Amino acid sequence: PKTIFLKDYQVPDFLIEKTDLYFSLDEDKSVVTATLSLRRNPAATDQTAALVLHGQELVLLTVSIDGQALSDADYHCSSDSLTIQKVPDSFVLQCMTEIKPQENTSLEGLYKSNTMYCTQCEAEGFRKITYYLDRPDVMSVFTTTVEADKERYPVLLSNGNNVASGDKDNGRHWVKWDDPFKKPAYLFALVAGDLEYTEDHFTTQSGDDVTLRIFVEPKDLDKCAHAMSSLINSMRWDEDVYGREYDLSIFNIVAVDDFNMGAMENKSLNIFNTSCVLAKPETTTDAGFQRVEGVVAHEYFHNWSGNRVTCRDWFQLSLKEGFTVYRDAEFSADMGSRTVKRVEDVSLLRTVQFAEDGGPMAHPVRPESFMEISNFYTVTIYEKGAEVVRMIANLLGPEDFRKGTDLYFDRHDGQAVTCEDFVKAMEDAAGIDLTQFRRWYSQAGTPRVAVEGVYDAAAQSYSLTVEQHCPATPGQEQKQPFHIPMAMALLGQDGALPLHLDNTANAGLEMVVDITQARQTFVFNQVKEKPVPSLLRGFSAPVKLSFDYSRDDLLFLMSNDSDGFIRWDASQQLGVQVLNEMIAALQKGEEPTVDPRLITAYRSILQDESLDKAMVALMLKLPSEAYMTEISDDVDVHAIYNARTLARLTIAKQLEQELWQALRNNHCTEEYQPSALQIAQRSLKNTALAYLMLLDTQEALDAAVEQFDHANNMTDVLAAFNVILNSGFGMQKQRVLKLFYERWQHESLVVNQWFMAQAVCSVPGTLEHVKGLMSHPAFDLKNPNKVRALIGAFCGQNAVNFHQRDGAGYRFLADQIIALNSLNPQVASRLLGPLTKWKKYSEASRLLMKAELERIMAEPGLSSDVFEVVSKSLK
Ligand code: HT7
Ligand code: ZN
Repeated sequence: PKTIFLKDYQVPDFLIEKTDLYFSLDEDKSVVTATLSLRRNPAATDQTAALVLHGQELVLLTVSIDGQALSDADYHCSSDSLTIQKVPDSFVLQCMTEIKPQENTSLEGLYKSNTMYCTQCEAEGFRKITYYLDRPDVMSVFTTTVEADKERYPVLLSNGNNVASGDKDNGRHWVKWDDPFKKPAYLFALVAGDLEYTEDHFTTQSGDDVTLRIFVEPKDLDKCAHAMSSLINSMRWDEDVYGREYDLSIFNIVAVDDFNMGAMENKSLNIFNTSCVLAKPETTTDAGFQRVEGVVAHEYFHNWSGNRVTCRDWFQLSLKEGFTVYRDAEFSADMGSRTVKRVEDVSLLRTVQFAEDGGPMAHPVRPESFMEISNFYTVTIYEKGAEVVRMIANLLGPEDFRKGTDLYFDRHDGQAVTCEDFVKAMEDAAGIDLTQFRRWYSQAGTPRVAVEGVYDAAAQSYSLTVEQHCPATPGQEQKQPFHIPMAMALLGQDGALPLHLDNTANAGLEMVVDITQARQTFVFNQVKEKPVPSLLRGFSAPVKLSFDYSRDDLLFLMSNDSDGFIRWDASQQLGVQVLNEMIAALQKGEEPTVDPRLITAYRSILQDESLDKAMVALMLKLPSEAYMTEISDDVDVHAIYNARTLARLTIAKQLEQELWQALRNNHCTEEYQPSALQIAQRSLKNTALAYLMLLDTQEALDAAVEQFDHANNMTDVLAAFNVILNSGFGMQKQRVLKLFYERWQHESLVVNQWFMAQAVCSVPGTLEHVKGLMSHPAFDLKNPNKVRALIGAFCGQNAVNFHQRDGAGYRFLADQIIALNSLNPQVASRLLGPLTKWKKYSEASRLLMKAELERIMAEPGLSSDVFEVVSKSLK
C-alpha cells in the first residue's frame, strides 16, 4: 500500500455539481446508475488533467459523456480507478455499474445486514458503490432513487426529502429522495428493508416542525424510546448551547446489526449499530443507556460539526470528530453527573489514548501521513482531539468560545475546511494568539509535566517549578514545548488559599497557569501556611503530571478538594502507590501487604454521607489493570493481576461490614430509570457486591443469586452474573450460564453481553472456553459486535488469560486476525491493538507477541488496514 501525505494535498481537478443515483436492488446483483454533472475546478493547477474517478470492486457496464457512449479505448479501469483522458470542461458523465452487496463482508459501501440493505461510506466506502470523486472536499447535491421488491423491502430510504414514489408492475416499487444540501460522498446513505418505525416531532426555535423516526426490525420497536428522548434532548441542547438548529423537516435513524463502528452521521439518515440505539431496562445496562444517549447526541451534533461544515481531507478528521466528542461530552455532563462523566473520559484517555501515544501507531491529532484512513479513527483523533477543543474552550471562556463557534459555523457553512480554520476562527473571535497552542495539532505524544513545590515560611511564598518534556514518537524525535493550561489551587488546612501569583492582586481561589516553556517557575505570595497543591484540576490538559505527594497529602486531597476529579485522582494515585509496592514485593518473592492507610481512606469514603454515591463507587475502585499496564515500562501482567486481586481481597475482608451496608442501603425499589441518582446507587451497590463475593461466603453468594434471579434490570442481573462467573461456586456458575442464555437467546445484544462476561472471566482455562464459544450457534465471525464481545474482550480486557505464559493467547489472536483479514479488514486491524504494544512487556511475552506479528506479516494478501498496523508495530 502507498503512504499518503498531508503535505501533498492538492485541490481536486474536477468538481461535481449534481449527483443523481438510481439503485436497482436485486438478490443476485444490484445495478447503480450514476449521472454526474462535472466541471473542471478553476482552482486546479492542471487545467488539462484527465478525469480520474475512485472505484473499487465495481463491474462497469456502460459509461457515457453527454449521452455519447464511450468505447473501450476512451477510458481505462484499474482495481481502484476509472480514468478518462479526454473530457470537456463541463459535462455529464453517466456510469452504470454492477455490485454484489450480499457478498460484501467488509461492511463498507453497500452491503446486507440480515435481510436489510444499508450503506457505510465514511471514509472511503462510496467508491465501492459507483465511480466517483470520493474525497470530502468534493461536495455535491444528491438525488437518489431506490428501486426494489416491494414485499421484501417496503421501506426505501436515502438522504433528504422523499419527493416521489411509485409502484412498478413486477412487484417492485421505487422512492426518490432529494437532499438540498451539498455534501461529500461519505455522507451518502441508503437503506432498504422490512422495517417499522417509532415517530416523534421536534419544533425548532424558529418554529419549524421536524419529523423524527427511528427504523428498526419489528421485534425491536419496544426499545426505541430512550434513543428518541435522547435525540430530542440533543436537538434542544444544540439550540440552547450553540444556537444550532436542525435544517430539514425529517430526521431518520436506522438500526442495523452488522456495523463496523457505533453509528454514522449521514445527512438526515443516521445509521446506527443496534448496540448504540436500542435500549430497555430488561436488556440494557446503565452503561448501555448512557452510550445510546451519547452516541445519538454525537451523530446529531455532527449535522453542524461535520456535515454543514466538513473536512477538507481526512488528515483533518479531528476537526469534526474531536469537536463533536467535546460537544457530546458536555451534553452528557449536562444530562447526568458532570464529575462522573469527566472521570470516565479521563480514565479512557489515560489508559487507551496515552497507550496509543506511547506505541507504534502514535500520531498527532492532525496526522501527517497514513496508508489506510480507517486506521485513523482512533482515540487520539476522537478523545485527545476533544481534549484539545476543551483546552481552547477553557482558554477562551464560555462567552468567547461561543463567539468562536458562531464565527466558525457562519464563516465556513457549506465548506470543507481544516483544523487551522477552526483555530483561526477562535483566535479571530476572541482576539487571542494560539500560535504555540497549535502544536497540540501537529506534535504526537503525551507531554510529561514534572512539578516541584517549595514553601518558604519566612517569605510566606510558595514556588511551583514546572518542567515539561514530550518523549519521541515515530517520525517525531524532537518536540517543541506545548502551551499547557494548568488549572490549580493551593489548599490550606481550612480550605483553598487566595492566590497572589508574582505579587499580583488576589486572583481568587483557583486559577489557570499557562505553562509554555520547557522549565518555568510560578511564585505565589502571601501564602500563610504550607499548602497542598491541587494541580491539573478538572484534568485541564492531556498530560502526565507528576508531583511528589506524600500519602498523607493524597488522603488530604481525597477528602478535602472541592474538585471531584482531583479527589478521584488522588484516590487513584494512592492506589498506584500501594499496588506498586505490592508488585515489587511479589517480584522479590516477599509477602505483599496493603498499606492500612488505603483501607482507612476507603472506610471513610464508604461512610461519607455527603459524597455522591457514584463518586464513592469510583473512588473505591483500585486503578485498573489497564492503567497499571500503561504507566509501567516493563509490564509484568501476572504481578499486576496478583497484587490487585490480593489488595481487593484485603479491602473486602477489612471493610466487610461497611460493604454490606452499602449493598443493603442502595437497593433501588422504584421503577427503573437511567437517572444519575439511580445509576449512582446501582454502581455503588454492585461495587460492594463484587468486593463481597471475593470472600467466598455463602451469604455473598446468596445475595448475588438473589439479585441474578430477581432484579428487574440488566445492570443488576449482569453485575450478579459477572461476579458469580468469577467466583469459585461451580454449580451456580453452570446454572446462571445456562439460565442467562436460555432467557435471552433471542436478544442478540444480550447474547453479546453473555459472550463478553465469559470472555473477560479471570479464571484459568478461559482461553479454551472462548475457543469453544466460537463454535456456539450464536457466534458469527462476520458480525463485528460478536467479534468484539468475544475475541476483542478476551484479548483486550482479560490480560491475565490473554498473556498466559505459553503464548497461546497471542496465537489465538493472530489466527483470528488472519481469518478476519479477508472478511473484514477494518475489524481485523482494530483487533490487533493488544499485540502492537509488545515492546512494553517483559522479555518472554515480548518475544512471543512479536513472533505472532511476524506470522501475520508473512501472510499473503494482507489488507492495507492490517499491513499498516503490523508493519508499523514491527519497526
Ligand atoms: N463518523 C463516523 C465514522 C464511522 C466510520 C469510519 C470508518 C469505518 C466505519 C465507520 N462507521 C462510522 C462515526 C462518528 O464518529 O460519528
Ligand atoms: Zn463522530
